[in-house]
Amino acid sequence: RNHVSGTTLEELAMIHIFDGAMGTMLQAGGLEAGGCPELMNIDHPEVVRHIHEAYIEAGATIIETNTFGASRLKLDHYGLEDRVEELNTAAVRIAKEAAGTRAKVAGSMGPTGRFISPLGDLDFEEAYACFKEQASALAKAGVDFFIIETCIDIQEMRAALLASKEVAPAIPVICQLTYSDDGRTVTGTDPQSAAIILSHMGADIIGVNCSLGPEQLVPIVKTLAASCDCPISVQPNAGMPQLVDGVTHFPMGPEDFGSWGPKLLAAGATYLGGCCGTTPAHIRALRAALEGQAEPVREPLPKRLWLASRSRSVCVDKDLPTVLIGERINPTGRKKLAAEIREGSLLSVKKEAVNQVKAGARLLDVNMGVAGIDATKAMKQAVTEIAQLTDAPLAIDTSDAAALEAGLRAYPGRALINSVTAEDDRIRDFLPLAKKYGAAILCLPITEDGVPKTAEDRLKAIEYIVGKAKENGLNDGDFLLDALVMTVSADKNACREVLKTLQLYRQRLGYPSTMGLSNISFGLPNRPLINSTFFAMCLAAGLDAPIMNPYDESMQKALKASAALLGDDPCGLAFSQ
Ligand code: HCS
Repeated sequence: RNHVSGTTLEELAMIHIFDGAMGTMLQAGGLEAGGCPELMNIDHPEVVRHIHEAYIEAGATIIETNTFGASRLKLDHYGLEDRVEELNTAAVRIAKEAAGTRAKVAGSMGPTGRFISPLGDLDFEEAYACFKEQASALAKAGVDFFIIETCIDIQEMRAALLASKEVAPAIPVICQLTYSDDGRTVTGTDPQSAAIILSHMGADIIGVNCSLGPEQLVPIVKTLAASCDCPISVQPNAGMPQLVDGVTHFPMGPEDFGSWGPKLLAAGATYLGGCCGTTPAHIRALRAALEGQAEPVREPLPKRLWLASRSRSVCVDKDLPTVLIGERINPTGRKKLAAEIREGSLLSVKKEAVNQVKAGARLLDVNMGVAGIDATKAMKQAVTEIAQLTDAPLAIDTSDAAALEAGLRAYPGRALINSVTAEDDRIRDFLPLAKKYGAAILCLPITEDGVPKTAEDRLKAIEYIVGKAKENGLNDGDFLLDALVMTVSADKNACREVLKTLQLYRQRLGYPSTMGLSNISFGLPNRPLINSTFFAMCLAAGLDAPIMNPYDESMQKALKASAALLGDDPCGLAFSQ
């Protein structure tokens, strides 16, 4: 196809033209310095309407409501916090009247202006409630999209996205973060991690706006398009802002701005418009430059297992180096750690987080399972604190659904859930949480009857979990399969069955695999030798992500030697060190 969209939105892949700036246009239209832009919806609706009409006449097919700051926390600055519904409703009415059937209306939600804890003092739940209130008003007034924009913090974006999906699951959500010129948001998120986190949480369109000009946004758009299958949106400023005589000035003229349209399109964006400093003339030039352009061809991405922290993404895949999952944040069998956690101290937990990453762990398992404590509170605290300290993505390891949800909510990334078994309560309670929070799942082949002994029966249990997960909306790229290690001194076939299970997983399902290794050697002498030999066998059979003690030297050596033997380090560079 080869067109700019009219008003039909059936095909998300078509080219759509957003409007340009609202804030700077209102300033030009008489908004007093320090005045509340959203109050114009009541005091001067004709000014707002005029701006919308000018954008539609310039060729916008989606216009944004004048509600960027119409949330309780923002309106609070003007003493208008009790007028959320009124200001949002008025804004949608004005936009819809201006649009008629010529354009769709996107309900704009901007940041609260405060940082969510632990970066700031705003509680996640307060931010969530704030967005929920605004999204409800926008949905009730009849917006076609939500657009959450100019966010500099992934956690705030997550709160707003969750709130939007809660309020009106059928309204598509556009999620646009703002990046600095180092290519990260102010709170450190890179576009790849953002795309992974938000696409799995159900964002419909993912993009970038504000802060930079079109030239600087081209690489960000490219990365977003290479990191998720969602349509990509972009709304650059009219160039990099400059301070002239104490006034912010956007230097890029309409023609220059428009000329970047085809480049942003080629980079992968199909929703294009403008942010601060752009005017109807910029949008007219953008539309003219895009007229007749073919949409970019985007092949669906291979469905690989990606996890992400706030600032780093990690892929577990058979064609990539082994990913070590650190097992040390787990009080099982560790009296001192358990006592500390019981007393509410996270000192050792935090040390383990930092030290395991130093020792080579690329994902961290977090288990706070101490009897008699408030598991929900403990998991929330641990996840929050660890996410502050390291950039390794986390596996939330619990059998308690409330603790799991607390951990997933608090985590500013894409977590792994450890674990989902084939047992009814796990299937019922955990899979909807995985879907809602965009988490991946570690599938553990345990059924209501216990642990299947043979590889074939383990495969059956896994197939059952994966089938149920897919019914809940999960997909390829969401699964890590545990081969389940039993003790060889209790069952002489334990090792052989694990090796067979790994092979079956790879041949029949193709999803990456994991396992906790050290179980194998209970009761045997010279456990380190048994463990490292077993590890090497498992790597040869296709193990992708061992859950292990990263401080264990013999295991690290076995990993390096295996990498050399299996062709991942053919010159033995890592091994010889
Ligand atoms: N849509 C808003 C974004 C501000 S960063 C505006 O004012 O144009």
